[in-house]
Amino acid sequence: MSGILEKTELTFQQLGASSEAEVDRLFAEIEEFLESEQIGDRETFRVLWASDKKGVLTKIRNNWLRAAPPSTRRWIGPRLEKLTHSVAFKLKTYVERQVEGEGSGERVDLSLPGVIRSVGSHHLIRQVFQEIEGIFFSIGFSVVEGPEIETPYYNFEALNIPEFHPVRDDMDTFYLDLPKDAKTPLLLRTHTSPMQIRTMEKQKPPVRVIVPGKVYRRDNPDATHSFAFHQIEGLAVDTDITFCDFTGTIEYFVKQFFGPSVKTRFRPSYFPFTEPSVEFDVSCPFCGGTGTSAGGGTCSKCKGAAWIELFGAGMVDPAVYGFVNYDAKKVSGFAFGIGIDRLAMLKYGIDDIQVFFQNDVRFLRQFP
Ligand code: FA5
Repeated sequence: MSGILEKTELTFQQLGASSEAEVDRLFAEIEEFLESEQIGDRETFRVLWASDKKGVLTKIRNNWLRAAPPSTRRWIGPRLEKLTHSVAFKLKTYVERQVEGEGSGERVDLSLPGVIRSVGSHHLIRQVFQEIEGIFFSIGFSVVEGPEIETPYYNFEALNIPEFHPVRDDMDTFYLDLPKDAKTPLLLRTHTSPMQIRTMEKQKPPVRVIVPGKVYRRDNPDATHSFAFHQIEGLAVDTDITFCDFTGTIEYFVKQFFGPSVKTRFRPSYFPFTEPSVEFDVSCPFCGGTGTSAGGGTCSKCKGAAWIELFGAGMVDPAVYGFVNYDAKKVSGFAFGIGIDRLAMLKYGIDDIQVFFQNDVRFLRQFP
């Protein structure tokens, strides 16, 4: 290694330089070395002088400039800038000489057409996530995310689903052989609801979060089922949340997402972690809630029912508060869980859920 390059490994203090004249001499030495250097291979030259991690310029910046006291720094700054320009100039003139055909390196023909790199776009599921997140942001919700590998406690028990509860049959999932030979092994979460518990454990009311994420179930794949799919959970808990807040929030979301003319309705349903529980329907946005298509036939989307089932929701069951040390007498709240894949299918007229996972660019390009 050249003597001057070795000096860039040391600080001014270690080099014993303390006057402007000495700074000047060191920079003159390095400029001279740069001037004399023949560029054989451009990349080797670039790495030696200008690489971010170990280039001479970086070493000077770290060892000379940053390590120097402020009084010395003002001598170094302008000289380092000049050296940086000299390095850039040398690289530029090298490239120009190559274009003109000089030197031994590879020729660059700037008249050739450039390489066109196609710009990708977000997957439709990501776009729907973002749209929904935007709607909930606008009414004060924030986003939290959680683990896809869960304990049975968070996925079931803390949500008021004890070990032999029949509801577990609807949410059979994939268990991991972890921890090794455990009596209650870890599992892939079947819904985003465990994040209700994790959020309330961490935070006192008021809580207003949505949880986008991937979930898993041991369901056989068909046009509306996948073993991996997506949900957005919603949870709002405070001291004075009523059923009206719940319906108002859901209605606001649905109208923002499908348009102001859709109507909404609730049907009684059952989830162990909400009481009362509801299934939320929307008037079919494709036939305007008539059940009849524009041609006079039966609407193919709602099959003539005029309503489309959207998602499950309800007021948080007081039993759940017991698992997170909330006082069920003081707080109330609502929760919902939206299946994003089916929502996207509905909004964009997609009739097979599997296309989301096949990565066929002919499908993906339709949603730039
Ligand atoms: C739940 O998962 C509850 N955690 C929702 C909830 C949250 C209720 C909070 C109350 C309060 P459910 O099992 O119905 O509920 O699933 C929710 C949505 O996931 C369904 O409406 C459906 O859109 C979607 N879904 C369920 N299974 C599949 C599957 N195999 N493939 C694609 N989407 C599915």
